[in-house]
Amino acid sequence: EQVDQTYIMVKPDGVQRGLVGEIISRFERKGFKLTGLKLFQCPKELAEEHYKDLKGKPFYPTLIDYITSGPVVCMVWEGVGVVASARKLIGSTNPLQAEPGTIRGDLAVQTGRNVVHGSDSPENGRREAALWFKEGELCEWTPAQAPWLME
Ligand code: DAT
Ligand code: MG
Repeated sequence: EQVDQTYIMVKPDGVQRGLVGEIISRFERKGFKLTGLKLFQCPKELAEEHYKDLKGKPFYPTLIDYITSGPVVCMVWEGVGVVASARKLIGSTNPLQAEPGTIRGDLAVQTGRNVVHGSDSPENGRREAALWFKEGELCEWTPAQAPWLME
């Protein structure tokens, strides 16, 4: 089976609210493999590249201001089916519609402060991982628990 990559980011509200550990924990407990992690102040140009598909939307300028308003925590997680599964763990874009048990369902109330980003396809997972991390910043490793997660 194909091992995919997803780019997960704790947005500035998640960092300011002290939710970094809580959010990392949910992916870690699920059993995905962490291959990249850093606290990072995102420059405007990178935010614009990351959200280029949303350019022209009425909320785009405030979205760029929000993402660049303070440090974010950038992560890459790997695994079979990681992209779609991470989206399920994160929940709907609007936290009021996100199911309880999801990150946004449990921890947020507004679309403009929805605490976390997750890639929406395996292609975008690879694209965003390469956009946010330089070569050499990602670690290839084998977790000791690997044989206890997958037969
Ligand atoms: P998601 O983050 O669930 O993949 P998206 O890719 O459609 O959602 O949009 C990216 C971000 O843009 C989203 O997390 C919050 C913001 N956003 C989207 N739709 C919005 C809206 N209608 N009003 C305000 N912000 C919005
Ligand atoms: Mg999206």
